[in-house]
Amino acid sequence: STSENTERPAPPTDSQLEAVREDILALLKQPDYDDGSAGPVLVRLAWHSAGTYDKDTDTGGSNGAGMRYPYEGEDPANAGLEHARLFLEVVKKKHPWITYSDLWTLAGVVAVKAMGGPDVPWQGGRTDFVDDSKLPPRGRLPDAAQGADHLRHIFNRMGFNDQEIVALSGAHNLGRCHIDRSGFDGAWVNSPTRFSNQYFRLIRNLEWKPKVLTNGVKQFTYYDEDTETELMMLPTDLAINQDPSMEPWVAAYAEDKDRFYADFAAVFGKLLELGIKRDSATGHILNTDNEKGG
Ligand code: DDH
Repeated sequence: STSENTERPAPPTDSQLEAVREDILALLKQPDYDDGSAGPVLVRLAWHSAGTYDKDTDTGGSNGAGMRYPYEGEDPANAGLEHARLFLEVVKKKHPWITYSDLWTLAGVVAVKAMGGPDVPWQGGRTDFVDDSKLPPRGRLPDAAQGADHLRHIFNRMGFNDQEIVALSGAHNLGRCHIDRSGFDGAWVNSPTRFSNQYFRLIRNLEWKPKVLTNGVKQFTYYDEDTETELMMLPTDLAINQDPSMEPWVAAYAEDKDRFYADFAAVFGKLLELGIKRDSATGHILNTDNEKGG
């Protein structure tokens, strides 16, 4: 009803958000964690919070912060993201007014920028589910062992085309795979806390060899003799360079960093807004389906 909409809290103000952004920035440096930064895992948290969206049923998406509940939070696809959520608890404690759904998506945007990436458009005002009855089903996030048709199946469901799939995949410039989380192992690039288009250049320029890990998981590997480092690619990472309609975008982003930054900013911003309905005049969120009883 309309009365429900008018009871909705106003989105946070710019100065409130600025304080949150600063506190997110302050926790990015984590000398004892991974490559010394919380940034990559925060970006993955933002993506997985939003990547459950299904346009046909208009369910899933970042609104709701369903990962607070075991069904979504303990989904094996989200293994490791508890580290990201824990890093952000200090910010939530300091700014209790911010919703988890806003905090998780904003943290991804702040991390991308702090690691040298573009300004991703972001708007606040998301609400958190009051109970776990609206959680999206498991199985909506991509499976790294599969190919381009699977990527289309998953990302078309969110409303993304081939170009957008490739641009989004460029997030794998950041961070690493953890054998105890996904079963895959290693980083894609040599500077995994620095946003760049290096991932696309490495996909195209190196000779990737299949490798079976001790757990039986198959990935691709390149050993760089000069730096004595081993880099990795997932089967899905190489699939985008083999698909006739995605490959030209891998080539374009490998050659043109500015184009990649612009397209990544647009598509990551779009991802974080999936399923969110706003009053165009005020920016207030109009979704009412987060409340108990629908
Ligand atoms: Fe990803 N990703 N991702 N990814 N991802 C992993 C890590 C990270 C896939 C699989 C994996 C996106 C798309 C895909 C990030 C961002 C994004 C890992 C390793 C797997 C596996 C997890 C672990 O072991 O800790 C697959 C498959 C796809 C796809 O099909 C396209 C997208 C769209 C993004 C995004 O942010 C826009 C980031 C960042 C990481 C590194 C996390 C970390 O802890 O470091």
